[in-house]
Amino acid sequence: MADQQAKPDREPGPVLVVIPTYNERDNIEKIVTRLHAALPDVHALVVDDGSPDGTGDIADRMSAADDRVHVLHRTEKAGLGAAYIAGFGWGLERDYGVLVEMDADGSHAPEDLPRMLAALGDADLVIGSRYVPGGTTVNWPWHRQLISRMGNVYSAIALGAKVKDITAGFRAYRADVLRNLKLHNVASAGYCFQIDLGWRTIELGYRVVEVPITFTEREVGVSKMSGDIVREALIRVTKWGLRRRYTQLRDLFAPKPKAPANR
Ligand SMILES: Nc1nc2c(ncn2[C@@H]2O[C@H](COP(=O)(O)OP(=O)(O)OP(=O)(O)O)[C@@H](O)[C@H]2O)c(=O)[nH]1
Ligand SMILES: [Mg+2]
Repeated sequence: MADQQAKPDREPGPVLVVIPTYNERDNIEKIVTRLHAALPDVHALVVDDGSPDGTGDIADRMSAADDRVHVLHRTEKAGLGAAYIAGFGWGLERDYGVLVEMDADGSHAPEDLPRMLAALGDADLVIGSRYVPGGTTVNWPWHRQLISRMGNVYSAIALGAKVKDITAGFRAYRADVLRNLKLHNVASAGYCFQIDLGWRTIELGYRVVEVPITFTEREVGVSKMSGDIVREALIRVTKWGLRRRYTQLRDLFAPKPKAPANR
């Protein structure tokens, strides 16, 4: 495995917070205001999939009034993964050094972000984690907690990844990591996208650090979680896990190359 781990002294550079939105008109202004109160220098990119409720128009107004706010309009709802890949592409083209993933609905507290960015000084990917000591969820219904916990346990068994919250959607990536993840062949559309990118990052030998966060259930707006999203994650993680086991077995039984004879 290539050692691509972060050196503590690497200065990551300017930060872009990518915020995917679909029908978040009551949340978007509030979350960007909170973000800039916590971190005045970061830029925000709202990636809106043509929200019928006018979220995109609100984002445009915010962008016209504030140089730190940008908007990427997409024509149709194509899932969280596709929105992030478009947003990352936008940010990488413009040479941001850090790309952050954050929900618009207030579940991810921008006030936790300074701690996450500080941790990036010694890491390549920082995950805002609900399941390390100090991390917690507030007002999250039991069935959502169960899905989330089971997703993490199943991913740990199938992939062997030693990350407590690999499904988490509050993250900070160094730009170099995203450049190396082959984003063009990421097909995961829903929350599986988070597992997919986390797994790719680990496989490449990058350093992943989890920082405790408080995850709060959205107060307004509608969840986009669905059975299809859970099914997608289950099928893909199973496939990756089987491929991993196959590779392990193949390597175990493959004939070892003979040691060169001493002359
Ligand atoms: N652009 C875009 N954004 C999306 C899409 N699906 C979800 N989002 C956004 O992604 C973020 C997370 O989605 P949520 O609906 O809050 O999903 P969740 O957090 O798992 O569900 P809740 O527990 O109900 O909050 C929010 O900012 C959504 O608006 C999509 O297809 N396209
Ligand atoms: Mg949410």
